[in-house]
Amino acid sequence: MVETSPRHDWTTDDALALLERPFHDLLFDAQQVHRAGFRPDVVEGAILLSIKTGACPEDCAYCPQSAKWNTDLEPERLMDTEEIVAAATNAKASGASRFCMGAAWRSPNDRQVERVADAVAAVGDLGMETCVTLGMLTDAQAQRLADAGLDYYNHNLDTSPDFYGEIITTRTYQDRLDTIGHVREAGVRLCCGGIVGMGESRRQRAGLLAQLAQLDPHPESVPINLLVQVPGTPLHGTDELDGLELVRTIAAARIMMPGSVVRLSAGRSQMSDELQALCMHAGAASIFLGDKLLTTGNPGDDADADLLERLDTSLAEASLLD
Ligand code: SAM
Ligand code: DTB
Ligand code: SF4
Repeated sequence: MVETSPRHDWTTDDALALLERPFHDLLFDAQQVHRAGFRPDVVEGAILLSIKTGACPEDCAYCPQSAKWNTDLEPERLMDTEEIVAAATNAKASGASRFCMGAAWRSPNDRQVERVADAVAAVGDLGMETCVTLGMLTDAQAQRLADAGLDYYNHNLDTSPDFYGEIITTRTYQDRLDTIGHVREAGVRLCCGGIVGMGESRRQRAGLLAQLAQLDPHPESVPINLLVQVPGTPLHGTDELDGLELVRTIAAARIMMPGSVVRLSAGRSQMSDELQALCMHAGAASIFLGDKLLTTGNPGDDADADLLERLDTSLAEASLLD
């Protein structure tokens, strides 16, 4: 039987050894870990809303919202709480259990955090789980969001430490770990993952997984994004990742962080139904619903309802089995 109790001493070599296992053995173990903790026929649905769009001062090479790249994106100011609540109400009606709000900031100021805290409390009052991603936070800002009832904070490590400098130069890996620490200290659950398909090596994907699995406790939610290549960003034109490498990455994340919900996040519009099915078979138990992520496309409710029905899978909040 495979090991299902959490470990925090994973090395890059350990993660690489998993990624290099014979494909069917890797998937078999991932399935066993998944079924030990979660129902295999349930995925969680979340809906994203970009509450502040574009004009970001950071230079993330993948991101359409950086002011440094010419991407045809119309910047938008921070939305009002009423508009956010209206969008969350629609999201709830379409079956989403979590509402995720993203803002294109390097780090918000206290007045901005105050406004987001107001929106978080209002969305929480609808009975939805809340998640926000606002960039770097101080400990006091994390605490303010916790006081507003925030359920999750999303802050990704994005890639391995040794590839990171090729993707972002305006903030360090340590900056990210510091924000993650502040979120943890405030008692907010952590949503933390990364992006594959940016031209990294398999060993670098292993490096990302090892960093995530060294976090203690593990992030409750681990989004694995496949790069959405947006014209105008430096990563547009990067060689496409073999879909089976994505499946391996999800399976390894599933095995390394047995109590976490692994999420098949960005990039589903570029995937076949069969590839998405394999990702779910490998242990991905959460998806974004709707036809838009933050600024790019997503399959949409009709396509997802059809896929989930063909997979005998239903949408519900993920809950660990007793
Ligand atoms: N500005 C904040 C920050 O970076 O922390 C929050 C929003 S940012 C858009 C959230 C995450 O979206 C990034 O960390 C990255 O992992 C993901 N992301 C952004 N653009 C992406 C793309 N083109 N493809 C895949 N994932 C992307
Ligand atoms: C995450 O890991 N993926 C989501 C969420 N966290 C905020 C964002 C994906 C963004 C994809 C590009 C876009 O639509 O702008
Ligand atoms: Fe800004 Fe976040 Fe995009 Fe980086 S990922 S450019 S910080 S919005």
